[in-house]
Amino acid sequence: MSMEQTWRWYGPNDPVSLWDIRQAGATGIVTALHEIAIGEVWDADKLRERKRMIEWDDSKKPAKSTGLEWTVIESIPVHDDIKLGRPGRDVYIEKYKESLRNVGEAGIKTVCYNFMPVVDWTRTDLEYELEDGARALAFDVSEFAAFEVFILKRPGAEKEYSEQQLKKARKRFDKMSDQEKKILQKNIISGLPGAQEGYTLEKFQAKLDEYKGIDSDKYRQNLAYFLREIIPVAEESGVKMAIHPDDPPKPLFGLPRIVSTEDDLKYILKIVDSVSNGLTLCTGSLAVRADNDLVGIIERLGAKINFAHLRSTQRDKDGSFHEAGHLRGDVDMYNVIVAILKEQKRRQAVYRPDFSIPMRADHGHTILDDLEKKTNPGYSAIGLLRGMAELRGLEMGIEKSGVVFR
Ligand code: DNO
Repeated sequence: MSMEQTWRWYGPNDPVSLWDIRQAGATGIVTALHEIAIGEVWDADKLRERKRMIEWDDSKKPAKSTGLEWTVIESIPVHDDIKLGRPGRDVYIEKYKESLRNVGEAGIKTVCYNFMPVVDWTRTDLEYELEDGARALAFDVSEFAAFEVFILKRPGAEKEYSEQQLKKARKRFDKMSDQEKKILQKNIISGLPGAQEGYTLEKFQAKLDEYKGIDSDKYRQNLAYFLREIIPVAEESGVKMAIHPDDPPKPLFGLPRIVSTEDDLKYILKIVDSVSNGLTLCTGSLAVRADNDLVGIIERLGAKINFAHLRSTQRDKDGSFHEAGHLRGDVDMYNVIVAILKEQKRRQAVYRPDFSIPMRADHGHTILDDLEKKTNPGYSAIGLLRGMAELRGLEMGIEKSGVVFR
């Protein structure tokens, strides 16, 4: 049994249309009501309306089924009061619960979310040029250091780098034009696709300051408080939560990051033992740490994988990385897919109805015609189509080879 092939759609303004996605061969849509402010309730009518838009083309008479289904929400963001454990959190937790009830009622089964403080996924370069002229997303440690030490001037930032790293960052910074500095700042703090907030430098520093005194222990407690409250409601509503790993999987800006390693994942799964308390297996995020054993994580925690982002990253020696082709880089995609298909088989053997794990090809390269178009970085159609086609072919080869049954 194959994985469910899904595609992230950014809504009506996405340059990639629903029919494009259908032609790419996906059947599941991953999207969010990006227009709803963080913390507010996802209204039942709005969910129904968006679901109709995805599943039926009403511009055709009579309305034509698109052959797509909205199966995953990515993401319902978690309000800062919850992350910070402020007194106001209970109000936002109640709103989150209401959203989950509405999601369940709309028949959407999976909700991906993250618990990264202040910044969601972070890259320094959205147009990193590969040898063949394709463009990829990249994270360069020296550029990141140049941003926080010399542009943001975060107090204490320099203490987190060695002298040699600082020297490299200084050199990099001195060579940057004003325009390059602006782009770097925009890439890091003005929000990549899907991240809901963009900041000015001052607002960003003020946000960081709100986290003073929150170490990883405290931050874990805040996540635990949230999960103990919402998971029973998710369960009753037939919704499975899927926490996304930190991207990159290490602390940024001196803030705690608690979803980076296998131990982190195990801790989270133990907070509430429920199929609704699950994971997004993001192979590219986890693989940025060489000590994350991806196949082992799938073998050990597979029963709780509710969603998969399949992509690969290529690490450099200094902690920098860029997004590699889906079958290249540091992720052993063959063995990852073998492990996922084995997990699906285990589920079928115990009659779990959710044996087919929704997966999407994540972060494609910008290639061909898309190089000239305005696209969402990492989400241009042709690169993702290439990624998905490669993954789908690999999956079929594995299934036909019988290796999953051995
Ligand atoms: C980036 C995405 C993330 C992800 C959120 C989940 O491409 O993987 O933005 O959607 O972290 O909440």
